[in-house]
Amino acid sequence: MNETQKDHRKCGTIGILGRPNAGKSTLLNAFIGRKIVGISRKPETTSHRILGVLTEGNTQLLLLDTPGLLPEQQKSLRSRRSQGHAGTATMDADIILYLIDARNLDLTKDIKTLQKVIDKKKQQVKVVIVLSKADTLKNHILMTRAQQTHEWLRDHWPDHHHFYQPPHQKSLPIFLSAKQKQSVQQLKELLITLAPTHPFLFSPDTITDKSDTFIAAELITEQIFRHTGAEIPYQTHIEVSERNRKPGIITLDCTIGITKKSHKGIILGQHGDMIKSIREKSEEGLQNYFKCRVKLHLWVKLIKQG
Ligand SMILES: Nc1nc2c(ncn2[C@@H]2O[C@H](COP(=O)(O)OP(=O)(O)OP(=O)(O)O)[C@@H](O)[C@H]2O)c(=O)[nH]1
Ligand SMILES: [Mg+2]
Repeated sequence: MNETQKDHRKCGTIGILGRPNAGKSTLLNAFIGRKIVGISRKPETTSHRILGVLTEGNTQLLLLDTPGLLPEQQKSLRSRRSQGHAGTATMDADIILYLIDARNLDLTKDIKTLQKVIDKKKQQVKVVIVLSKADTLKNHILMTRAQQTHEWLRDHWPDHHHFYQPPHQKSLPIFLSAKQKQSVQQLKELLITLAPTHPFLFSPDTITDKSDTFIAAELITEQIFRHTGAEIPYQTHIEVSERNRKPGIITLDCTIGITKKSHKGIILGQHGDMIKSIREKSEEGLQNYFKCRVKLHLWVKLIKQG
């Protein structure tokens, strides 16, 4: 790339926001093309701020996944902490990608959260509204919901010139399925158009700002949540370290820190079945991330509640 091409580089920070369970992390993984963030049916799965980096041609998109935004009265201590992460993501962002779960549209809740997001920004932010999980609805229902969302935007923000949508979308907000990768490309193209001129902040081969062990912990946590349902709390501490890395194979050690004795039996399962399945499923995800074989060693350890 020569100097003139470098001058035309674009780099934009995109805050992916929305209520818990809206599909934010699934969308980030779809953008990156690799799972770097854990997802689950449980609301409030994401508790950190995770940056995904996507470089295409002369544009770099810095995609910030955030914990789901909650109305004030629903905030627990844990979520209060994580809501702070969502707040900073809003402040840093050039573009807000606001996700609304098309399956259960409850726009009055979204008005409040979105208004707060817009108010937080000192200068005017570009907002892209996305209806997520489009694959779960029949086309005519989806169209009605998109129309409702459009009318709602028009009624609440009559001068909604800071709202953007793909040019061929007419007046309707974009709807997509991150799970089935429908319209994700279209959204990516819109974000590339909206990104400001700016030098790259990461090297083009970077996919996240987090370390490999952080991502590993994230993917193992996802499997623990998936396997144990509501029984194991979010406060589970996962610590991952790399034992060694040889050509084609990485060995990782992971300690699952629990704060209640009774949780040990749940995680181990009968005859160790549960932990075996957690390990195998985690290894699958890790192999996909590291693009090589991964051997995972898991330990469950009782730790004092901090
Ligand atoms: N059918 C379908 N399900 C989806 C889609 N996107 C996400 N989901 C599901 O919705 C649930 C929540 O997805 P997440 O990506 O974890 O949602 P989130 O907004 O990151 O949730 P929090 O981090 O808890 O705020 C999971 O069970 C996903 O599999 C989609 O496009 N289609
Ligand atoms: Mg999430």
